[in-house]
Order: sequence, then C-alpha cells, then structure tokens
Amino acid sequence: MTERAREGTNDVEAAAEQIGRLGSAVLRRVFDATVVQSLRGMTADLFAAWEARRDQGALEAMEAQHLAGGTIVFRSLLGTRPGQVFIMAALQEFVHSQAFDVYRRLFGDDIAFLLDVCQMRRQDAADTGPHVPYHQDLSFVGTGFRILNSWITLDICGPATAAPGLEFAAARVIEDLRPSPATPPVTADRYFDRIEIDPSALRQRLPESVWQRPDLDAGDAILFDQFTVHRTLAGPDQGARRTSLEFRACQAAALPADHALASRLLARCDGTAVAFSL
Ligand SMILES: O=C(O)CCC(=O)C(=O)O
Repeated sequence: MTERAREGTNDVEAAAEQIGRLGSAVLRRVFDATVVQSLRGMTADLFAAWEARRDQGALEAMEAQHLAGGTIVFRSLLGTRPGQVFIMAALQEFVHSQAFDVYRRLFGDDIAFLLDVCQMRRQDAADTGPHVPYHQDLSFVGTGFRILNSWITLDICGPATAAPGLEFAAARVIEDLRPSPATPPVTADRYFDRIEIDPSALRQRLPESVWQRPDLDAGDAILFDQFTVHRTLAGPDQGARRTSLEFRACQAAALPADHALASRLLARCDGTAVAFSL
C-alpha cells in the first residue's frame, strides 16, 4: 500500500482555472454518500438488465461491444424506461453538483450533454474486459471547442485501494496524439487499438511530474478535456470492482448541428433551475 494521494479541490473556481490551464482537475465530493448509494444500485440493476438483453440477442452490435468493454452509453439507456429513469436521476444530481458549476463557469448557461459518449462503466479484474490503455477521448474534435468529461467514481479507487483508478496527465496538450490521425475518426465506438498512444513516446513527451494517480473516495471526480491523456490504472492485486459515471458535455452553441456527436441533451440553466430538452 502506498500513502493515499490526496490531490484535488472542493473549490469550483480553482478547478475551472486548472482546467483552463492544464485541461484537468480533481474535484472532491461531487456526489455525497446517499447519492452514490442510490446511483450505484441503479447502475448494478442496469448492467444486469443489459447482460440479460445481450443473452437474449436484444442488443445492437455496438451496444454488445460497449458492454464487453464494461460500458453502457446514455443513448442506449434512453431506449428503456429504467434507463431513462436512471439518466434523469443521474443528470439531476449532476446539474446540482459542484461539477456542473465548473461547466457553467467555463461554458455559460446552455450546456449540451453528448449522449453517445456519456456513459456508465465498470472495471474489475475478472469480467469487464481489458483495462483502457493510454488515450485521449475525443481529440478528433480538434481545438475549436472544449468537451469536458466528469469521470465520477461510485467506489473507492486508486493505487492505495483495492479497485483500479485512473492515471492522467495534468499538462497543457492541445493536439491529437493518436498514432495515426489519418484513420477514420472514433465517434461513439471506442476501438482501443485505434486510440492507444504508445507509452514510451508519452514518457518522452510528458515528464513524470505531470502524471496524477489520485486515490478517490466514492463520489469524487476527475474532470478532463478531450486532449487529456489518461488510462485505467490497475495494479496486479486490485481485483475489486469500480463503477464510474462519465458526463461529457460542451457549450451548446459550440457544437455544429451536423457534428458526429450531435446526439445531445441540452441543459439550460436560468440561475435557479435547469431544464432539459432533447
Ligand atoms: O474507467 C476507466 O478505467 C477508463 C475510462 C476511460 O478511459 C474512458 O472512458 O475514456
């Protein structure tokens, strides 16, 4: 066991400033224990339901592929009533959290959640497929606008714990580091072999000092943009399951209507309430 890494902040302004500078920040206690417990139960039920649907041959090919990687995306969840209930519950909690205050600070009051790339994900030693290798999420969108992911863990995770966490580079990177940017853009599907960045090239490019490997409590978040290099961080004896939610969103006006990621849910904030429209 290593000493637990406690980097991170509860301060929205500090998080927004760090994201502007370095593309990422750790934000503590985005969800409290009650919210975590409720969302965790719903994710467990939904994974069980999706596994049953897979076994009945009722999933689309891409949905089955996502599930093999431990993932269910929000657009897929929207297709069932329990999935819709979960999305609205999760989004309600999210838009009332400090994480959403960071989005509002960066993007203003009209924010688009990208339904093809908002997701729930499970990671453990046994049955959720490979750990995700070094990659950037959506670097193909370029520098025109920022997509910010809030990766929120529903379980204690990180190097000093029993469950795999996340490693990421807190560094100003504004280019697509994928090995062959000429390959077709990766959109909703995530083929690791097309997005994996060579670790030795990364070590040359990004010094050890920028790499963060936080230990996180359930409800803590890592916020990062489309250029942030990250991967699953798992040691050999970290067999415990970790479930996480990922809310990827951008300034609504920045997303062209014909964009590959245009499947979105608009959240409009009037200062006191948030209204959603598809
Ligand atoms: O949850 C993880 O371990 C990795 C998730 C990730 O890298 C991603 O969804 O882009």
